[in-house]
Amino acid sequence: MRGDRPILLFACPTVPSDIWVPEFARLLPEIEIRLWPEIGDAAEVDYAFVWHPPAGLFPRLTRLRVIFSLGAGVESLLANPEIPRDTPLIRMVDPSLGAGMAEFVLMQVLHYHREMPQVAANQRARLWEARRPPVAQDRKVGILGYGQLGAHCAEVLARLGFDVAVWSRTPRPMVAGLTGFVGPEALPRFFARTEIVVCLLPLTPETAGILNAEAFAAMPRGGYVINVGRGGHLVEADLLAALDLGQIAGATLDVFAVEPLPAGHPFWAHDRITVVPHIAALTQPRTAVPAIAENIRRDRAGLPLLHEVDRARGY
Ligand code: NDP
Ligand code: OXD
Repeated sequence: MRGDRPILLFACPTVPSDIWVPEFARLLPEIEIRLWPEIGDAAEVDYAFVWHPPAGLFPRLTRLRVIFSLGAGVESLLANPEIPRDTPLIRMVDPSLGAGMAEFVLMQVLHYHREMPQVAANQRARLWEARRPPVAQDRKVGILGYGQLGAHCAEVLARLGFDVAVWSRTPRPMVAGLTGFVGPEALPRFFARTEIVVCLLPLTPETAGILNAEAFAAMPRGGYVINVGRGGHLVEADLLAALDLGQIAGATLDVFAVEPLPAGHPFWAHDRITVVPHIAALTQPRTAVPAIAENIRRDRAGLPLLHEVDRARGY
């Protein structure tokens, strides 16, 4: 039975609710939390917090005011025909996601910059070779995407002295030390100067397949690919071909067209591909719930919501 309190439904079947519920209860004591599948009367729900929501759920949520995505990337929600088009969809903007992504990207850039794959190969060959990598100022890193996550990674890398370029759809104010590239016409120049490319784009029709044979051929020989955006950004066969040719020397992949990556997939056993199970950055309840609470307060007060997805733009 609905009381006076607004109702938030937690409908993330693949995510344990026990780490989330205490934070919701702490920060939103005025809200009733319901956990899918025990949702009671679905027509009473005001807010839905979702990730891979169960089929058939949304048509039952007839009173829904706002949809909150647990993830920053919303392409699967936008492709879901059951999601109501006129209900605001809020993407995840969580400071811990930015921090976690910067840690992961920095770790992988340093791994390639300091030539650790070659060091490991030398160890296997019992070869003592003192390698001298270029200084960070001479290492060109390129980040596709200069949003919440890309900007944070770019700034961390630039602070360490790397020569960092970023690519965005629209011109963005840039901190000192970064070089900005804008729009599709700038892409060949971006790839041509980039030795280590990091993909932090949303998956949209414009960005799908952006890590492809043309991009790899444009990069300096022996470059590296770090894909932390979405599996759909990468043309898998083009990466395998570029690795075979030595045009690309190695890749770290955290996201895949099919997740979990199927057991028979060639990426698992490839000696120059690092497979990571979509954990580059994880939404953390302690820092994510305050953002959701702020938006619920805004909705209750009739104020504009923060971080609403622009459905026409696709992110
Ligand atoms: P934002 O929306 O904040 O930023 C997206 C950036 O991509 C913006 O700079 C935007 O340009 C740029 N962009 C979008 N479309 C284009 C285009 N057609 N051409 C050029 N640039 C484009 O997203 P976030 O930084 O929060 O997240 C990025 C992605 O990271 C998510 O969509 C998700 O796919 C992925 N992700 C992966 C995680 C993981 O663990 N692997 C965790 C979280 C997110 P502009 O600035 O001009 O709008
Ligand atoms: C994502 C996320 O979008 O985990 O990948 O936030």
